[in-house]
Amino acid sequence: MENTNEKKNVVLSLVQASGTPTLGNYLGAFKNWHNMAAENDCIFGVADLHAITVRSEPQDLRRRSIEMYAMLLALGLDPEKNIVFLQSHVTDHALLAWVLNCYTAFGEASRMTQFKDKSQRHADNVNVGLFTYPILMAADILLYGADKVPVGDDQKQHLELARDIAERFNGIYGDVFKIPEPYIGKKGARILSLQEPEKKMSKSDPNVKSFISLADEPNVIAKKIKSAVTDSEARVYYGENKAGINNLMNIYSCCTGLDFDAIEKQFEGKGYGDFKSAVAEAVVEELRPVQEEYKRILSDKAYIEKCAKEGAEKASYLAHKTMRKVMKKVGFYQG
Ligand code: ATP
Ligand code: LTN
Repeated sequence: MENTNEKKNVVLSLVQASGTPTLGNYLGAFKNWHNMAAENDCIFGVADLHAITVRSEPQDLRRRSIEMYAMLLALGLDPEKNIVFLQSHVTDHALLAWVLNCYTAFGEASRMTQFKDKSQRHADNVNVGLFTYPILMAADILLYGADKVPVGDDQKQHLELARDIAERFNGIYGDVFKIPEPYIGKKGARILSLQEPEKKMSKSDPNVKSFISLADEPNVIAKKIKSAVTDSEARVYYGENKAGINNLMNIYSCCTGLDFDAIEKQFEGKGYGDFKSAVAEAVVEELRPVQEEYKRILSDKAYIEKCAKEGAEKASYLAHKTMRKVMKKVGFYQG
């Protein structure tokens, strides 16, 4: 007989409220989130605490947080079955992050490549939050006993740090934290900038032509893909020194399900113009349902508020259970 009480895996991931999400976020993370939602206990959130490592106007952060939250609902993550929440609504994230700070070596935090990149890009505001960012991320994950964390390739190093911190803590205090596994999809794990295809596509890139935003209209998507950097060879195949075309092939493959061989055959004897038109069409079709749902949900502020409130309650309950255990282990007097 089927065991209906079988424990499901806990899947958790967050996305920063640092701008409108891109095609990179969608193919590298959101699509997997959507696919994992049916068979797992899923917890998805907007990382608004992480977002303030980069300065922004309060009203912009508020708007972006709500937009990102609406986007998560638009992906089809059922807020009744899954937990969809905003990180700042659950204060235990900040508390656990502080505790974990004290179990992280300065040297291991200094090795994070994203910190090195971001501190170069935001040289005028290299704050300590930017440095401890991965420790807050470890707290996000460990609070909920996540088994799997679906992320893009760029987050692999942060996941390894979260595992190291958890193992160290467990080594001292016994089995407190579940050791999380990264889940990095085979496809779409690293979508690159359309303008500088050696860099990842990023929503905080100042050059708007470098990314496709999930809010872009079809004509804008087509324009951005048409102006994507390629090479002078005019032959569609996956190969060396073809970073731009490789990236477009990867995008096309994610949207159509075709592998690289099939794509090469489809465009044999055709130029980059035809290929780019096909990529644009595939991206537009892929994003259309999410974009429509996003617009619908965003116009229903009462629904968003209700979901966010319920999400915060459910998340707080789980987080606090872990936090109480941690406080006891560390030796905080609890009366
Ligand atoms: P920023 O660009 O503002 O630094 P980000 O988009 O890199 O932010 P998040 O918004 O927190 O960072 O990322 C959410 C998820 O999207 C993460 O799992 C991340 O790995 C994934 N992701 C981000 N960019 C890409 C990309 N270019 N390709 C694949 N996955 C990506
Ligand atoms: N740092 C992540 C966003 C993030 C996250 C998390 C991802 C914050 N907390 C917990 C997975 C699990 C990023 O993608 N930039």
